[in-house]
Amino acid sequence: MGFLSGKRALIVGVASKRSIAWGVAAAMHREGAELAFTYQNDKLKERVTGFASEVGSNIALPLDVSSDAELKAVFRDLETEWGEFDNIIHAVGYAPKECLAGTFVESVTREGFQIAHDISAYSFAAMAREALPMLRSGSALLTMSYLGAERSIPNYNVMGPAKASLEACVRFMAADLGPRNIRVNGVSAGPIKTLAASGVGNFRKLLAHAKAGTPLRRNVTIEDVGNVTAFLCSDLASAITGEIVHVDCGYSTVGMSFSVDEDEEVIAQR
Ligand code: 0WE
Repeated sequence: MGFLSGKRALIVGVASKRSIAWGVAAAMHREGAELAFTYQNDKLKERVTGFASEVGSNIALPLDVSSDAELKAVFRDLETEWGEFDNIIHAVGYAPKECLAGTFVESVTREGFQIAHDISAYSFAAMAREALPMLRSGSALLTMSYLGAERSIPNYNVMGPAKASLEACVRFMAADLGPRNIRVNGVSAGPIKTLAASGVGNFRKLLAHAKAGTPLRRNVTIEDVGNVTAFLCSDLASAITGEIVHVDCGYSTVGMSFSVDEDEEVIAQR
């Protein structure tokens, strides 16, 4: 019996099999959770419905998180399907493409700033608000963050402040929902080559840099993120809330790293 048996989870953010949300879905399915999915638009409906059926789910609902009406409708529909449930996985982030090029100061606009915060941070808080009447004691809400919330990262730009806001939302939501025994946490993942990331210039360079500078000398996979997220959703993590867990192969813990291939060959031989 898996450590999520008896749990019901809504997964928001599947766009492809490389999505972090799909890594989470696979891990949670393996551990016995019952799953429901959302798709962002009609173009993704069939694809997400197919993915859902692969993990034994026949629930795929439309959700564009920029729409108040759809945010309400998805939980109304879920109420009909499930009545009560336990987990929301929020794996959604977006800033207009122009805001992820050049410098922060040069690329920031009122509209880009607003969109980044709306889609990437507000939507998590809004989901908690809409879902609250259906969340059981022992529930856990999870979102995905990135180091850009804490440190400046070239070109990540306005997504940095948006992720900082998201991480603050985690702490405030944890304080509010804790008395109902509902936990709220974030996973700060190292860079992963997802569909969204493939549209980002220099992403290959960023992955190579992260790999070399990381204690484990490798990049993070969606399986790595899925496993930690599944754990945080489970009763194994019953005393963890308001926390941001780094799943980054140790990258954020290092002040400096000399990665020299020859040295590592010597170490490997010892
Ligand atoms: O949070 C992210 C990426 C989120 C993202 C990606 C896109 C691409 C397409 C948000 N908005 C958009 N808008 C688009 O039009 N990551 C953690 C991955 C990521 O994205 C970067 C990174 C990393 C890491 C962008 C620049 C620099 C580093």
